[in-house]
Amino acid sequence: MSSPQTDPRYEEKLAEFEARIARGEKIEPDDWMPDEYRRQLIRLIQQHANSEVIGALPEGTWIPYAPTFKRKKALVAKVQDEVGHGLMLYRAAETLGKPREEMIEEMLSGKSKWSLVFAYPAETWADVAIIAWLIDGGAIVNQTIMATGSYAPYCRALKRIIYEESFHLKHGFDMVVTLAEGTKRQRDMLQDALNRWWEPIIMFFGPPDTLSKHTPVLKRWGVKPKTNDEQRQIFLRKFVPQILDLGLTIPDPNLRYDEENDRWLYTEPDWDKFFDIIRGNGPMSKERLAVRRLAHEEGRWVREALEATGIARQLREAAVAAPSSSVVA
Ligand code: BYC
Repeated sequence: MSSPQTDPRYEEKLAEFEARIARGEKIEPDDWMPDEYRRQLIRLIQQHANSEVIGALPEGTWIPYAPTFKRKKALVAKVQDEVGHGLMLYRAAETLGKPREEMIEEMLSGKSKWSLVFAYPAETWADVAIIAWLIDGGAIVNQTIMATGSYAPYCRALKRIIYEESFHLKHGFDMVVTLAEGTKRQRDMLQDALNRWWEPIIMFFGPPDTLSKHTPVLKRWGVKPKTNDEQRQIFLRKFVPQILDLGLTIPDPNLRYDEENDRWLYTEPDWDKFFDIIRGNGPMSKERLAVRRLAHEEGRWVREALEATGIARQLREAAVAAPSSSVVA
């Protein structure tokens, strides 16, 4: 633990830490780091891990209703990948000293956050397509930036996650193109899904820079190389032309490219609504948590069996013994 109050050499160590980050070096779990850096990373990685696990639910609900066997197989694999990402990320957060059980408990009790996009319902099959294309697309934009950040285990986990997300993006795009080229009913269903998901997607990158409280410290210490608004612009630049090419309409009358300032202009979402949703008041917030709690209870016997046979202890010891550089996560 190191803070100005507890460590007389704090300023000196901080200067060296910041010089390392300025040189583009990565920080490993055993390296010196300020308490606030550790706290911020745990908050962020924990929230990201929660998002992967809760994020499996909207698409997971559609597995029994996939229109073909091929789509069902791809969807099962994607959902399984997302839960795997959650595990990699909890592991990355554990390297900072917070036990996984505590993080899971905080998610289930509603104490820690998860991405607000998953507090929205997936009403039709077209929602599944839009999530896999545009939410995963947004996640790739975000994660490609964060993977160049300063904390090595998080960056290593993100690299593996991005690799899998790239497949999800292709799977989503394939579904979207099928619907866009299908019957009028399919095209209408796709447009309706885009209409409902557009605002959550814009919100996905977080509040505007003027309202973002963590960006300054995360930027200073190289955790978040680009701000929320910068990430949103990269997303718009990449995806708006593709959406329009498919013949879809983006439900924002103010959306236009401002050539002079080289940026997309858009209607600001309702940020009061955003802050209300992330406090647990989204349309599906309570149901998502209830489903997670049920799954956690139903898996209790597996955890208890692993403890009783000693396998859980062996796994914990192996994780502790692994050299920090091999911690993918
Ligand atoms: N949703 O100061 P700010 C996936 C909160 S899953 C909810 O700008 P920061 C997938 C923020 O926590 C991948 N809350 O925060 C899975 C803070 O509240 P606290 C999800 C949000 O950290 C399954 C407050 O607002 N991706 O791809 O500088 C199927 C002020 O915000 C959100 C990640 O988790 C939000 N969207 O920046 C398909 C990415 N945004 O903590 C797909 C990792 C902000 O003070 N996270 N808040 O109570 C990040 O990159 C950053 O945390 C953010 C926010 C850019 C999201």
